[in-house]
Amino acid sequence: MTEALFTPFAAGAIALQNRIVMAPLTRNRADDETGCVNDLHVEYYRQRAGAGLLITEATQISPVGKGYIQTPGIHSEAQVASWKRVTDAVHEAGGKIVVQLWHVGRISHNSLQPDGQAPVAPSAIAADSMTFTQAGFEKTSEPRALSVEEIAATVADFRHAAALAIEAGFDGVEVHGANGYLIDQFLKTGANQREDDYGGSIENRARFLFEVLDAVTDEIGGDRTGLRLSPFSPANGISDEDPQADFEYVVPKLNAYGLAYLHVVEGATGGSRELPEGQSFAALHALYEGPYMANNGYDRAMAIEAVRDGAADLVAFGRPFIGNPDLVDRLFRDAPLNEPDRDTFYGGGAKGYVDYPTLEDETA
Ligand code: 8OZ
Repeated sequence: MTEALFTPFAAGAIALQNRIVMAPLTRNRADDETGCVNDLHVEYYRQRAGAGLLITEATQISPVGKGYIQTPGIHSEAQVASWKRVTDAVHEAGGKIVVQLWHVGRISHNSLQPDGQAPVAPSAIAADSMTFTQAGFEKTSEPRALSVEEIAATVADFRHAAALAIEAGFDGVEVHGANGYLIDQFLKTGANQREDDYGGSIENRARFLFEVLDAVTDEIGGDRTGLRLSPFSPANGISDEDPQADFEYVVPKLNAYGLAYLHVVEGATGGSRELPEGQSFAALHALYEGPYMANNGYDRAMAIEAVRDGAADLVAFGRPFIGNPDLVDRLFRDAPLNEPDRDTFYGGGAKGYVDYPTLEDETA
């Protein structure tokens, strides 16, 4: 019997050949000046097109949305043209690909911002976090609070990026609402101390997320829009007084959008799946009616079981996809996996990026 993990699935309007998703992975190999991707990205994503869905590395929607060196953008025509080569290659190889739309908010550094300005955030509260700059690994800078007019302009930047994503040939987008970046900063009390319509109650703190979703889904359709959340993750120095209550408000409201999927980082991003008493991602999943994508530390057995039991419709794998371009084939055959090399996760060239062998290469 073929396990459900290996069977097709319709994520909204996106028809997937299996339930295995390549998680968004920041790899810092884009051109730092232009934010364009290059031949290496074409090859990297093409090699991994056996996934049911590829989610690109986080991709900034505007120059101020950038927070690390050598991350790609999706706000200029040159970037669109560079991504078009990636989407063409993935489609030619039979895969599907969405671009992750990203605004880092306060997880940035003045040296990465236009004219060396301070990064922007809901409130002028620095994150206890680090980022990669030209000078190396540096503490994130103190941000300034966005005005209400700037919030509206940022929503418009998300809409513009979604339109450009379709122009670039993507099958859809994933809105990055996780890991302590701008949307998560609005959602959570540790980064949002606004006293206007965007701060205070969870209704207000979630306003920015829903304005972004309204704009993006109006532009390209809910059925081509995914959303990533990390309700309980402390990633990038984020914190919240009551994440269970906050996300019990947010998640049911997502049902109205008919999203392609909801992607949940279950626990601490890239870390523990354990949660304190009173916090539960299963309880949040129970409130959600659309396709649910699980992520965080899944292995083959966990993924098979999750899809078989209905705990997830889709399972995203991160690090295993770095070292195994043919991960779906390897999981299907229960073959051994290559260990990814941490030293080449962030930055560099072809080494540790497009040179991992497939099973076929190993037996050739
Ligand atoms: C690792 C390094 C830099 C950025 C995320 C976009 O955590 C990221 C990221 C991960 O979502």
